[in-house]
Amino acid sequence: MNAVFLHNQNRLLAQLPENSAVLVFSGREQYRNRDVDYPFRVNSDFYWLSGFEEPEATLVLVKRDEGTYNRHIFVRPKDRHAEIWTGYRLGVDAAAEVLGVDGAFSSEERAAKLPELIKGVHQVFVSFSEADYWWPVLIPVWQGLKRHIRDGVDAPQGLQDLDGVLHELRLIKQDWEVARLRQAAAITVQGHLAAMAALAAGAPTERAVQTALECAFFQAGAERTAFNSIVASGANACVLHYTENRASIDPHGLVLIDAGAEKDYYAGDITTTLPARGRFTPQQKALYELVLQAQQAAKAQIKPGQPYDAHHRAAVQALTEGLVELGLLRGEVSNLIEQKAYERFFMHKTGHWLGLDVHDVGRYRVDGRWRTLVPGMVLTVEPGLYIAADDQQVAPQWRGIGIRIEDDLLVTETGHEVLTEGLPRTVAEIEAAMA
Ligand SMILES: [Mn+2]
Repeated sequence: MNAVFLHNQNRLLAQLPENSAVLVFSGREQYRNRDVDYPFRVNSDFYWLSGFEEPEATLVLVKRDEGTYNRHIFVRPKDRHAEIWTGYRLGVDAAAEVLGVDGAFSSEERAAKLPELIKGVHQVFVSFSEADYWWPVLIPVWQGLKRHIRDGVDAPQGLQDLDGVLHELRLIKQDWEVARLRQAAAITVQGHLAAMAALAAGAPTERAVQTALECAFFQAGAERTAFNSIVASGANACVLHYTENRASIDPHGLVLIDAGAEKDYYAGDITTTLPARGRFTPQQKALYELVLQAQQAAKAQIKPGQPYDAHHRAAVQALTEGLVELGLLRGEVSNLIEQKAYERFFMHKTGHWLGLDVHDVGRYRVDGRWRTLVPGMVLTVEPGLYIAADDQQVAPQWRGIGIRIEDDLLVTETGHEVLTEGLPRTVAEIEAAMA
């Protein structure tokens, strides 16, 4: 097995008390509609610990004491008929060697074998956010252990949440993870450049832009999109997670494109906002430049030692000052910030962790305080402004404009590195690139 996953298992086990077991599940195929499943992708925790990509797998790690770790996995058995229809399976016989575990069993034997593997363990660590999944799995296991109490078998006394300890490890990216995030970011840039070219060439619909974008992702080596692509023309951009992508391109509006490629399980996440036919109107330009300025102010706060929310506060400050200058908000900047008046136009946070999951794991606050940035964290910086099409409190020329600008940043020893370089970002750069 790839040494990085074994290393991850060891780092996790080192954090746990003696006599602990960890159960992690790859997930199962999800039914969509008659005979059709959704595309399958394994659970990110499971991937981080195993590198294995098949459904119906369960990784069982047991720490007896500091020196004694046992690793087992349940996998789908070989099945000639099923493999003809749905594809290759690693199978039980090959699994132990390929995945570097002590033993492998068929997933069909899970209920029977699990009690043996975790016998004598005091604590079982499972992801509480996946409780729907494992609760039915564990009930027969517990019942099996309890039945043997008179034989001297101890059932585990505690169920612990795996999320806290595992997700703190996932939060700080290792070099190989940064390399994959860099690739995902580079592919994502390629997609956004293709989307811009499609718009400049007169793409008639949101779907046409989406198609150009995702085609470039896959040509550049993406396995999947990291999330459902958003291509929002005109006022659709004011719907924050608009994914219908069914409208015609409004030639006088902006087009907001929020999309990311997934490469080797790691996510890219970029938002660009472009004038549909290459030229900004004065109102679009004023708001776009304000969001870009807010993004630059926010990026300047991304460095080791800063609290997580510093970049959000910087974005809020810049946006509120700009909205007052443009006459879209009235009052004292400090009062408007205190009253959160900006939330009428900027109703989300300025970013999120990025990794295996696009909204990656890891706490944002620790002990009631925003956590401090340290090297190896990766996050997005994405301020925006959204003026609803029916907002009667602003002059008509401002209505129906939605703008977001998003990049992916790695916290480094000295500050940050923008992973998503290479896109035209200023008004002049965009108009030149689309001309
Ligand atoms: Mn994002």
